[in-house]
Amino acid sequence: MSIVYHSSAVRGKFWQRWLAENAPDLDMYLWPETGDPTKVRYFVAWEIPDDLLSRFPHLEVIFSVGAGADQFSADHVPEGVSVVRMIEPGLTNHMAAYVTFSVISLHRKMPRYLQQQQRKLWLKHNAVPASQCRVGILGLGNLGSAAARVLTHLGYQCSGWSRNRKHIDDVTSYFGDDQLAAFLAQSDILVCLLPLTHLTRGLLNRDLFAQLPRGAGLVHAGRGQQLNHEDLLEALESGQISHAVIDVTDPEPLPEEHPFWTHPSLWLTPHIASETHAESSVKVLLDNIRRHEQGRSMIGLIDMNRGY
Ligand code: NDP
Ligand code: OXD
Repeated sequence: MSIVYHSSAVRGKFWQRWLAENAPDLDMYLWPETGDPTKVRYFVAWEIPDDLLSRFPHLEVIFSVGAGADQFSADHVPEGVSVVRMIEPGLTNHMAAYVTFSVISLHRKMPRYLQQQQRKLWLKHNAVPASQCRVGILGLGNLGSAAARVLTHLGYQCSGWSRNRKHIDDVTSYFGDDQLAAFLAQSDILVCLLPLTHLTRGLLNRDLFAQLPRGAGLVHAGRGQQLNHEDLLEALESGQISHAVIDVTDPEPLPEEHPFWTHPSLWLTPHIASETHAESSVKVLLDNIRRHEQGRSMIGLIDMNRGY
């Protein structure tokens, strides 16, 4: 039985050493090495080559090295092969921290204070308590719910929107398309942590921004293709959105002349909101392989029809 790993070399070497010690029955190869292709059961990658099955005829599972699996085109996933995404504490906590940092920055008017500093201006603005700041999280899954828990702990009024109703202490659950408008109307800071699917592509657009309270903040750490850039620029211009923190764009990176780079009301980070942590994720990978071997369901199994 073997695993082929096709992603960051540093993490790959760590995983290889760890697995050699903790699962000597599993051979892990770092791409382009594959060992005997007929022994390969598991492929771990961010992106997959389109001839996977002809290379590895006995492939059983494709593991995404990330939390998302939208980068795998369904056409390239061989019939009968499972796709599993990464759900691991290192990545989850890192995302909760990014969202918390961004929400606090917007709530506490940090963009404004940084601009004031450049002008040597010592000027205080009213600060509403966290309990009066309503944070709405689009996507209340693994990452969204982790962020919500930290924010409620800090006293923010949190709600989330998902397909199905959620039960999380102190977090108001809105669900389904019918409840989106009500959810948006009470989101002073909107956070997007949705997976990219045919239903969420382009969702962050003019219509959606218009339903937020005037002057709302936006934190986008889902996927670039969910955001309409022109519509965001227009909403920032009109003041409908006061400030945006954007971690994901389409394309990545943006071209040099793109207005997001220099916009005074936008912070841009280069898709670093979170990432898979080598130490914690290899344990999750091994646990999933053992589950698969024992015929138990794997954690993070993707429903390819649903798209996440
Ligand atoms: P999950 O699958 O755990 O959660 C997704 C959530 O979105 C679920 O609550 C789901 O609802 C909801 N959802 C999906 N489609 C819809 C829809 N059409 N309408 C309403 N709700 C919907 O994913 P994660 O929390 O683990 O990750 C979310 C995304 O974060 C990833 O897919 C990826 O795009 C992004 N990400 C970004 C990173 C970065 O560095 N910027 C790093 C890691 C991830 P329900 O629960 O009811 O099914
Ligand atoms: C992920 C990402 O999906 O880094 O893990 O975006």
